[in-house]
Amino acid sequence: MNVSKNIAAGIAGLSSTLILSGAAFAVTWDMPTPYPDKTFHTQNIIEFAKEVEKKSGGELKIKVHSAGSLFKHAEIKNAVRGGQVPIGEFFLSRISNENPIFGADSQPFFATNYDQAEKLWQVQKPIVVRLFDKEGMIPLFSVSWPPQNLYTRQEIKTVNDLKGLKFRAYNATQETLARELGAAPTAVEVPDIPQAFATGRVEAMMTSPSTGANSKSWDFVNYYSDIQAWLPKNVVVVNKRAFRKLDKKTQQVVLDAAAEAEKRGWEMSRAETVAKTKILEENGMKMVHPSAELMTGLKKIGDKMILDWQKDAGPDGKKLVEEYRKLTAE
Ligand code: PCA
Repeated sequence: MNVSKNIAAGIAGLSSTLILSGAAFAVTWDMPTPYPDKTFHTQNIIEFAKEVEKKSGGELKIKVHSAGSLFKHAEIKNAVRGGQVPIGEFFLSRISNENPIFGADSQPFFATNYDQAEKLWQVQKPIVVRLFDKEGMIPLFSVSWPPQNLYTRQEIKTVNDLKGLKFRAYNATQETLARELGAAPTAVEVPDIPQAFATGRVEAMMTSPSTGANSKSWDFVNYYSDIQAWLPKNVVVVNKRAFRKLDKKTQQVVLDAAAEAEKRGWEMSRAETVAKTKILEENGMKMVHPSAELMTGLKKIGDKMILDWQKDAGPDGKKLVEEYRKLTAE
């Protein structure tokens, strides 16, 4: 047998393997998210995925599985942590039971407008990065929801009017708030809101104009009190091992697209506040500017909750509050 022919055949075989493995480098990431497609967070993530695919020249595709269709909201964080999926989105303060720092943005009447929420994220982010790093994850970007307002059947004039109501709760902080108000908290995910009201599982909720409008809240409540209690965030995290498997160039594409998505998401959120408040009004919700009495009652509970939160959050919490106060005093 001719040796050189053999070598040539070997090389030909080798190069076809290379071509094949080159093609195999094109990766698809499944990405579970908790909220429906029309939610602005989901829209922003779809845009992020498109950008990653385009800028990576098709090397990395991100397939978005919205509305808890691949993993339920409660499972998304651990699915990313355990590497079942490389990337996912969830409501950051949903995991405040793991560390109170994750719940900083959901403390009643702590950061109550976009400027404050942005400053809070600035001081919260380094700690969140460190906490996720310990669990083998990197937070890629985080976007705020619009301010959280109150949806009820009857007009709420004082905190006493909330006593005894079945209150939807989306995290531990809302559960505490509901209990402090003498209401009964029940956990309900966004896609289940209309059903929960229809069947009487809940009678009141606090959420953004986005979620209120998207779930057609005028079908089951009448009053919208503009209390602007806090601005909670969603976060998109990536599994560190999955991220490191990407070549350096693709890693950079992901990071750049994430920075863009964070910027775009906050802008979308601000625009959403105006647009969705209008939709609520157009559909007959009675828009109520809260009474001073209601606000005083709510803030009194908020003050107590923030003190408790600071105690729970230890040195990180103390540092966060100090830095936040410094930033907001400027
Ligand atoms: N909508 C989501 C989270 C915060 C918000 O405005 C919800 O109601 O669950």
